[in-house]
Amino acid sequence: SGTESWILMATGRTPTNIAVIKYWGKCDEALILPVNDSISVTLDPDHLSATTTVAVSPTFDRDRMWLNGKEIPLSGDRFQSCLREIRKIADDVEDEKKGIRIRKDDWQKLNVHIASYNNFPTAAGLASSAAGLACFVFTLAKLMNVKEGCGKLSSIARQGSGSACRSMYGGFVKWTMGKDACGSDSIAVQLASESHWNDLVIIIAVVSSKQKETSSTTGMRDSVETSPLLQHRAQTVVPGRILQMEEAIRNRDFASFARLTCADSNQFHAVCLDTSPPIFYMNDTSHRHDLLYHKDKPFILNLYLNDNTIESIMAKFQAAYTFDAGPNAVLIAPNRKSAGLLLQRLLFCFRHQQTMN
Ligand code: 2P0
Repeated sequence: SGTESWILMATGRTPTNIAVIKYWGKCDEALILPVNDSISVTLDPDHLSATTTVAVSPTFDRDRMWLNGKEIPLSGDRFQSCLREIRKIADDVEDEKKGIRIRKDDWQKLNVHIASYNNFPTAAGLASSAAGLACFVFTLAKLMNVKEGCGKLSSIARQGSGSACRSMYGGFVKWTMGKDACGSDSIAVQLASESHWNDLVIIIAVVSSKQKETSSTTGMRDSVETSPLLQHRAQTVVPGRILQMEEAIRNRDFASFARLTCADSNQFHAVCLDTSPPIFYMNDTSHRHDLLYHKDKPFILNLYLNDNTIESIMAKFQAAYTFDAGPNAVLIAPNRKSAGLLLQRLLFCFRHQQTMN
C-alpha cells in the first residue's frame, strides 16, 4: 500500500587492489573492456577499504549517494550501469518479521540510498574507485538477493570502474580481457587466496595528497589514441608477463615477482610518456625524496642519501615498487623482516630530515 514505510539495508566492506601487471587502455569505453589482461593483489580489508551501506525503501523518491558523509551527485552513468545490471538479476526477498515482500520486478521501482566510507583519506590520491565500486556492487547484490557468483558480479563492477572487478576477490586476482564483444567473459578470477603468500608486506608511501591532474579514464583514452608503445605493450609484452607473473605467484618466487612488478610499472609510465601530450603521473618526489607516509598523521620523509632513488633503495632492501596513476609509491617487501628494515630506513631518513630542519 502507499503507506508502507519499511526500510531494508545491507552493509559490506571491500578493500582496494594494487595492480602488479597494469591495466591501461580500453578497446570498448562503454563496456570497459581492456586492451590487455592485468594481475593485482587485494589488500587486507583493515587497510584501504570501502564500507558501504545500501538501503531501499518505498519512501525513497530517487537514488541518492553519500561519500564519507557528504552527499554526492549520482549523475555518473557508471553507478547507474551497475544498478541497472544488478536490478536485472535481482531476486525475490521476504522478511516475515518486518512484513516485507519484494518481488523480482519490484526492484525496478525501488530507489536506493547508498552511504559509503573509505577508511583512508579519499583525497590522498589512492585508488578509491576500485574499492568503492566493488563494494557497491557486492552489497547491492546481497541486498537484492542476487544468486550469481563473484565472476558475474566482477563483470558488473567492471562497468563501474575497470580495476574494481579485481576487488571482488581477495589474494591474487587476474582480470581476463575476454573475447566476447558484450564483455560477458571480461571478468576477474582468483589466482591464489589471501593465505597463499601471506608473508608479503605492502607499504603505501603517500608522496602527495593532491588530486591527480589527469584522470585514469582520460589518460588511458589519450594513450590508446596516440601511443604506439601501448599497442606493442598490449599485444607483445603483457601476454608473456601474465604467464610469468602467474608462475611467480604460484611458486612464491619473490625475485621474479619483484622484477616483473617493477618492469611493468616502468612500462606503464613509459606508455604515459609516449602519450601525446605526455602524461606525468610520477614526479621527482616519487623518484627521490619527500615521501609523505600516512599512518595516523601524515609526515614527511626526506631521502638525503647518495643512492636516493626509490628504485635503488628498493634494490638494496629486496623489495618491489609499483606506481599507479599518481605519484604515490607502493612498496612490496617479501617478509616482515625486509619490511622492517625498509621502514627503518625510511624512518631514519625522516628523523634525519627533522634534525636538518
Ligand atoms: C590498474 N590503473 O591496473 C591501473 C594501473 C591505474 C594504473 O586501473 O576508467 O580507475 O574506471 O576503468 O580502473 C585506474 O583506472 O579506470 C587503473 P576506469 P580505473 O590498477
